[in-house]
Amino acid sequence: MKTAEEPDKQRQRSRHRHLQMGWFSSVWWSTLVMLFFSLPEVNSMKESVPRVKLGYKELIHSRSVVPFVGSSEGQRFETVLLDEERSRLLLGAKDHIYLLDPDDLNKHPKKLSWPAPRDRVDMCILAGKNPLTECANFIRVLHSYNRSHVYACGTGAFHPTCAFLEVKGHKEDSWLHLHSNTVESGRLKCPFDPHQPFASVLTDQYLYAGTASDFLGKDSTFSRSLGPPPDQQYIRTDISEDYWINEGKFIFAHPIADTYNPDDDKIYFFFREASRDGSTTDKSVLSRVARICRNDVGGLRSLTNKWTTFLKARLVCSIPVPDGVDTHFDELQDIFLLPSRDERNPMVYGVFTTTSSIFRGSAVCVYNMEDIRAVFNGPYAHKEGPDHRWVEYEDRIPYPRPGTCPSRTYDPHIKTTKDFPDEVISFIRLHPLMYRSVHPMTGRPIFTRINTEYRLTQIVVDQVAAEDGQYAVMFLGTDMGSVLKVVSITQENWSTEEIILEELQVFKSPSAILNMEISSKQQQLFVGGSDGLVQVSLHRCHIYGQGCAECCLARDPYCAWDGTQCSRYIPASKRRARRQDIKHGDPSSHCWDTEDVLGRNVEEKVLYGVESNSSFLECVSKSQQALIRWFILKPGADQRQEIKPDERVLITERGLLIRWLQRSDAGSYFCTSQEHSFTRTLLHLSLHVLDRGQIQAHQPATRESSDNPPVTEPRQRYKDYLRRLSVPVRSLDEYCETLWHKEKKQKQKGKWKHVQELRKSRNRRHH
Ligand SMILES: *[C@@H]1O[C@H](CO)[C@@H](O)[C@H](O)[C@H]1NC(C)=O
Ligand SMILES: *[C@@H]1O[C@H](CO)[C@@H](O)[C@H](O)[C@H]1NC(C)=O
Ligand SMILES: CC(=O)N[C@H]1CO[C@H](CO)[C@@H](O)[C@@H]1O
Repeated sequence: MKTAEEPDKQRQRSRHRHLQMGWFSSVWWSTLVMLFFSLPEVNSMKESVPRVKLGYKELIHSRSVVPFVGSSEGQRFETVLLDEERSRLLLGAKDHIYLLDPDDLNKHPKKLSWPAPRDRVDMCILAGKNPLTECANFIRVLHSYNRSHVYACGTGAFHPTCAFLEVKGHKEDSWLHLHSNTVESGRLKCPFDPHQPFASVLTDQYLYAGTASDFLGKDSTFSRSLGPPPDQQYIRTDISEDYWINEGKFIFAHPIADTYNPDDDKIYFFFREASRDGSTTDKSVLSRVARICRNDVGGLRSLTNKWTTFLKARLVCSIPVPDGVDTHFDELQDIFLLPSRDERNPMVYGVFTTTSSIFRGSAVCVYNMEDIRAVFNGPYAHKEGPDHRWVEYEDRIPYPRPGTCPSRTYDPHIKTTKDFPDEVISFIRLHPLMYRSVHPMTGRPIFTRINTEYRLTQIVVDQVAAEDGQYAVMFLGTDMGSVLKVVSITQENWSTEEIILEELQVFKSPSAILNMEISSKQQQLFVGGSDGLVQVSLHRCHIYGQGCAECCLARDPYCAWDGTQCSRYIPASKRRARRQDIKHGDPSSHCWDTEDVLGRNVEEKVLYGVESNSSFLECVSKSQQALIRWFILKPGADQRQEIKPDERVLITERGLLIRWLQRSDAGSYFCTSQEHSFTRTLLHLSLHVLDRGQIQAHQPATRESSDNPPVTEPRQRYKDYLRRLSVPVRSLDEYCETLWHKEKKQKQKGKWKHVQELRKSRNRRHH
């Protein structure tokens, strides 16, 4: 036998060993992590923040996010069946199924109530489960069965139940009907526990589901049920945890054809499980890709009603470190299949998180079906030796190769899995694991988030055609109610760049996103969470700004400058002069207005400050990725100089704070924003510094000179002004605004002259 164990596992184990070495190694490890994550990213720090961040209120206000009115707290809007063809959306939540119009969620919503029976709820509560969050019928399965019927299952207060639903009528006149005579046990089809990860798919009238099959959640299994009568036999995975599935948490299942022979069609499924290697007692979580043949009907003498073609392999998502300890993202959270021209070869996108207690991390890895098949066609793993480690199996492999689907075309003697020789059946029983692991296409994650306050939980991907090529735009749901929109750009030299175009807070409360469905047709995302369902538009081009340069800098494949505004890019449209540059985001080669932008979109301000007091010069860029730099042109000087921060001058995210003004601070200030190699001026501000002595001399001796209001009032205003100045940073714009209004009023009265704050905004635009 060859090497002692899978190289991945070795690394994995050595990492765990390091983690157990206590404080010293923790420090060592976190330093290592810091090194690996921070060092290469120092230069691209700005790129790792979302370019645009939009809050819940903003999104609601602009109707970019529309919540479903039937949303309510803690109902878990987890199961979504989007049927674009029939233009309907079924939504499964706690005790209810909704029938909605995907064009407008709130137009004539229909609601079907399907609670768990009272005695089941009582028993669930008696068993110590939570009455609110567990002892109810949480809908987990909704699949189109045929043109008129939908198959649905709910957890039924820890007693899963399924039934056929009928959708009658069309649009406004449609309604849902539950056929009570079809209600049946949901064991093996639906989880008992509403919070347990679960995967199912219905195809050709068969339901494939991966779930725990008992109340305690001990036995996890992947099974097939339903099917056209009379062939309604359950087929499931073998119970042996050590070999087949151990504490499986199922994530995704989907039929994929492997060859042009339909007999070869398989169901691929993805899960994570506890891996107990050899004699060690510590368990680690590993992610798996597995498959079974669709025509598997179980074995004859052994493995009867069990899969005889089940194979699984490890799915690796890690950052390789040369000669070091790889950083592994072991916990699979979600899978999305991005269709390609060849339906046998969709791209497999996976979201993973770390199991580490030291740092929080999430990653997206992309796999190729060819690589997955190559691993299933490669060597099997074998448990051997006193410590029962997995090693490479090198002995004779029985015929037909275990895991191959039976087909008359291959061998007329093997028409079904019941014809498999005993040798094949006993082999698969002990060798369902492949020796090699599946690695991501690019050898590493295409996107990572380390030590962010959130973790990634969900993914959908949209293929978007832009002026300079096709882009895969990822929408990533987090456990904090937000969605990241990320585009991965491959340059001519094959280096890739990931840009977080937007971070959208689509739910009011920071709770986990449970499900996302994308409708490319409608350019909408349906996002389910514990407190509701929301509809989110895939793009908001107008927010990028009012100029070609800003639109171009956004690098959003959905958006282009159409000559008058930043709007949705449609490749088929004949409109000329659509300006867009996703690959480089370089406005100077795509926009005519770049030179003039300096004079045009620059805000101009005049600000008066008082010596020794503080002063705040506000300047905020729309893009969080822009690098803001400040320059000053002093009176009499012929060149502007960059302002370097020190203990007196602070450059904040919202502007420049001068802690105590000196007379020499007076001058022209320029706030510039740099993104890629493109620099523009956002603000030009003239700062005048007033002499404190002068101002005090103007103040009246007594405050109570009520007979002299014209002088008292300016003094009050001046105090107001100072008070506002002493609370700097936030909402300075607000006080400028109020001051400006007050000042205007004062001017009308002709009394207020001492301290002025002018604000001129010039936004003349030429197209
Ligand atoms: C759809 O399936 C249901 C449940 O088996 C059945 O009653 C119904 O007749 C079927 N409808 C069609 C159109 O096949
Ligand atoms: C690839 O090109 C980009 C710019 O287009 C550059 O930043 C990067 O360093 C290049 N990478 C390699 C490996 O040459
Ligand atoms: C922020 C700050 O320093 N404000 C001061 C400005 O000057 C007045 C008058 O001397 C002080 O009272 C403020 O505290």
